[in-house]
Amino acid sequence: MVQNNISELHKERLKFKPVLPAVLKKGIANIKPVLGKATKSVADFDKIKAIFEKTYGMPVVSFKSGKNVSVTKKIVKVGVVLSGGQAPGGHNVIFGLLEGLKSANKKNKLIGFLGGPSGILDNKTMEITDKVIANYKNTGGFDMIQSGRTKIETPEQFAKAKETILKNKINALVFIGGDDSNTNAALLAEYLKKENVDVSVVGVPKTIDGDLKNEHIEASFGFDTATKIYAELVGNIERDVNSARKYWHFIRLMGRSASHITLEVGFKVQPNVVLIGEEVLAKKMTLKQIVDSLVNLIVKRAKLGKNYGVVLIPEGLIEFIPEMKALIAELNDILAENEEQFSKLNTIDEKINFVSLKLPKNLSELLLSLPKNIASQLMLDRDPHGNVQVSLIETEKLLIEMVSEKLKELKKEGKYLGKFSSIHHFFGYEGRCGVPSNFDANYTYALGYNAAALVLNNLSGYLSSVKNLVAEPSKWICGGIPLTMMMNIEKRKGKEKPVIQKALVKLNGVPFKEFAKVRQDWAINDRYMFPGSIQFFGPAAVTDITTKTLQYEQKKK
Ligand code: FBP
Repeated sequence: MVQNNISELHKERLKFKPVLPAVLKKGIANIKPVLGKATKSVADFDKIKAIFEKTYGMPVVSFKSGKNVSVTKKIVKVGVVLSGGQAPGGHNVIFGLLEGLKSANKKNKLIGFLGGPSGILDNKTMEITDKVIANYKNTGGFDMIQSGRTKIETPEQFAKAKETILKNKINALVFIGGDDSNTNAALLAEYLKKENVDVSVVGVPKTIDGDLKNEHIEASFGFDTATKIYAELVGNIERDVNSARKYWHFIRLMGRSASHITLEVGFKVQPNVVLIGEEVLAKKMTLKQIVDSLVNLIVKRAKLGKNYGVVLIPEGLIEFIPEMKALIAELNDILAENEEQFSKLNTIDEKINFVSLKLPKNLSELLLSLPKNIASQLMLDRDPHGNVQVSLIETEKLLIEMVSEKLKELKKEGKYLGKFSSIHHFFGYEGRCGVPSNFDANYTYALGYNAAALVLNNLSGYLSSVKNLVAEPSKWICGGIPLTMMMNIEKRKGKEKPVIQKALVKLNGVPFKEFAKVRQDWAINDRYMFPGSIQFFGPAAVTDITTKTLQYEQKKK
């Protein structure tokens, strides 16, 4: 059945056939997991080992040719859940997973938990059949089964999850998620092993933020498409800037912590300024120093008659500014410790007053010096994983406000003769549910199919790994890595917790170094690029292009 509310592009995308890596194409009965060496967590070994008694230290796995008929003999029922923020390609993971399961045994079943991990706790399910998948192949969004951010953490929640699994006679569970969601997956895998419940739990690396990666996970899915969408939007703004030459555009881009999205979009559009949070932290830059550096450039460009420009700001910048980082950390603790009292306060002033009395003097002064809207945004509810919701903090407006103030002062002193007209933007939600690029459509299908191979081989506590991504899809290498390998201990909601460590932009990595070589030129000489929209059909040079980040990172090897 074809729905009547689908676009012409959607109809064409339904026909796209993702390319399977050659190793998976052999069929799940013709590949075997080859075990590598034992692994260690990225940090805090003893603490992580103590928490993950059963799943710590497992080996990296890669799939190689070899008869494995046992996987075709048993009939399995697998559950799948989409968790956390949307990322283009989620539906194709499920598509690949279903096809992988069916290729081993036609009677295998796939059920989706609805609305994210809460679907597991509330036992809300739907069966995912070929008929269901038919309308979602190669489409964006997570609307087939929806997503959510519920964290499974209390003993009662784990018991509930076990109950649902047993009630539905589920043999394996696939978590499609980012760092926090895959932390959930790792904890559940460990819990089920401790409870002697023979159910594999496997993760799939999802997040547009691009911060779930290491040598085995070269990219998280969705990063390719989302950065292409943002680059189209920013490129269009740059054309406008280049045509009218009268505005400074301050554009904040999504990416909760890491600045990978901003750096990648920077490569694609070559704006005048690309702020990188990780650099701000390394150089211990204050908010004032960031503002001063922007002001210096604005004054310099004004002298050249250029009263316009484009500035890219990573969403997570605010948390990288050391003074703001300290303030946010203190606020996290204060809000966690005084949840009830704080929830009873009604006005912004009451809230600011309440926390400022509990903050150390320097941080209290900092909070009071911020515009009220920003101070109140810093105190908004944390997400269920204890993260500050940076998507709601309007850093671009804060910077514009502070830059304008400084320029007014300079104007009075006769040191600035230009005109500063600014426009602010935030591009985040625009990119998360876009139609997946060919790369993401292929990658997600392979990740899902590979997840089927992992669960059918009874591997639990693993993350689906498909690598060698700069090569054509048929040459991609498939396997799995233990989730505990990516873990460390971090403070969340005032308590130490095991979590997957975020992969931040490395200042000694090739992508950042390449950017550092060209940024002065971009600042002054207007090297704007206009990449246009994602191309799904046409020459491979435009349809199959991978991200600069991936190209540069793979070049170093
Ligand atoms: P994930 O880490 O779950 O993939 O989500 C990433 C993200 O898109 C961030 O870039 C953004 O800060 C956040 O989600 C927004 O969250 P929400 O969808 O809850 O507003």
